[in-house]
This record gives sequence, C-alpha cells and structure tokens, in this order.
Amino acid sequence: MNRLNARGRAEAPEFTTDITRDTPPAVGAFGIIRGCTRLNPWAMKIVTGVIGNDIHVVANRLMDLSLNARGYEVFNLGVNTYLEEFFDASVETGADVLLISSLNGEAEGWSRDVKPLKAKYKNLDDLVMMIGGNLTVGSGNATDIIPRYQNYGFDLVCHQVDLNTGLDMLEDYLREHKPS
Ligand code: B12
Repeated sequence: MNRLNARGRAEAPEFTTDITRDTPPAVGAFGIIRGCTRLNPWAMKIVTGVIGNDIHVVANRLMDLSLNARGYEVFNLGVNTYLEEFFDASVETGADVLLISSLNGEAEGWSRDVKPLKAKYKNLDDLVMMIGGNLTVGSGNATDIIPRYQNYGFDLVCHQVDLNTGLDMLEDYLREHKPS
C-alpha cells in the first residue's frame, strides 16, 4: 500500500491486512470487500481520499482494501484532503484514476473548482475522475445530482451507491474507455 502525505500530516495508523495483489480475493470487514472476481487487466494507478474537511474514514479504508483486492495500485491520501492535493498526487504518481469520496455533504463546494483547477495542471487530460458517497446535504436526488457533478467535470458519479457497485461501474467504464 502506498501512502502519500502531501501536507506533512501525521500518518493514520497502518491498517494491517494480508491482501496483496498476489493473494486470492478477500472477503473482509462487513463482508463487503470483493476481490478480483472481475480481473483488472490494466494494473492501473488510483489516487483516492476523502475531500475537504471530512473525517469519515471507514469507507476510505474499505475503498483502499477493495481497490487493492481488485489489483489496482492505490495511493490513499486519507481523510481531510483538498482538491489541490488530489491533483498534485495524480501528477506525482501518474495516476489513471482519481477516486474521491465525500460523506459529510461538503463535496459540492469543492467540486465547483474542479474544472478551473484541473485546467492549471498539465498531463491530467486523460485522468478518469470519479466521486461517490453522500454528495449533498441531506438525502438528495440522484437524477439531479449526477448531471450536476458531471458538469463539474466528473466522469463517474455515485451518489449513495455502495462501494462494490461503484467499483464495478468504474471497471465497466475503464473497459469501454481505456481498453488494454
Ligand atoms: C460514524 C459517523 C461519524 C463519525 C466518523 C468517525 C470516523 N472517523 O469515520 C463522527 C461521529 C466523527 C462523525 C462526524 C460527523 N458526521 Co457523521 N456519520 C457517521 C455515520 C453514523 C456512519 C458513517 C460510516 O462510517 N459508515 C460506514 C461506511 C462503510 O459507509 P458509508 O460511509 O456510507 O460509505 C459507503 C458508501 O457511501 C460508499 N461510498 C463512500 N464513498 C464512496 C466513494 C465512491 C466513489 C463510491 C463508489 C462509493 C462510496 O461506500 C461505502 C460502503 O458501501 C453516518 C450515518 C450513516 N449511518 O451512514 C454519519 C454521517 C455521514 N455524518 C454526517 C454528519 C453531518 C457529520 C458531522 C458534520 C456532524 C456534526 N455536526 O459534527 C460530522 C462531520 C465531521 C467532519 N469534519 O467530517 C451526516 C452527513 C449528512 C450529509 N451528507 O448530508 C451522516 C450521513 C449522518 C446523517 N444522517 O446526518 N460522523
């Protein structure tokens, strides 16, 4: 597992797991980690984390485990991550996918800055952008929320979609848009 700490923050305690890309598919906490039932033939790099001042860490941990189990190379920035840090890490690692999580409802404020900020970076044109979790304050309505976030610059938007369904959607998207 690769960990970046762009702002020099104290690292979160290491989450120990026996999942590596060489081990068989895992069934983990809550039984919701799904392994390589669908192969990831690309060995792609994914930067992930929780945007803004959001400390909800549980899904982030599960995301890290699930992505590793599916064969991605994961750079997990953890909670409390700002948009610039996501883009900096994507450039630094040469990431194929940026997968952002938001639970506390503040994603929208940050997402409005995605297009103008991304435009300041070189080499991010091919970055696949995905966001999921609770993408609004309150429950919200996916039919309104999805096009709004697509307009902010996200390729895949998963409002209140469970992790495995979302990661299956990502694989389908990559199969279609980035065939090996
Ligand atoms: C535990 C919890 C906390 C803990 C967090 C501890 C920690 N360090 O993680 C504490 C008590 C600290 C906390 C604080 C707050 N919380 Co809180 N919290 C929760 C709670 C009860 C559970 C969250 C959780 O861990 N679930 C377990 C994980 C596995 O599930 P999950 O987070 O839903 O994630 C799943 C999916 O969303 C999905 N997913 C997540 N991200 C992504 C990304 C992608 C790409 C995909 C595909 C899928 C995906 O995958 C997961 C598995 O399927 C939820 C309510 C609930 N029952 O969900 C509220 C909740 C998330 N909290 C909420 C709020 C408002 C807050 C506070 C602002 C409260 C306050 N006034 O202080 C603060 C925020 C502080 C901050 N700076 O962020 C709200 C958010 C509401 C909103 N979006 O409108 C919720 C929904 C409660 C509510 N109903 O109001 N919280």
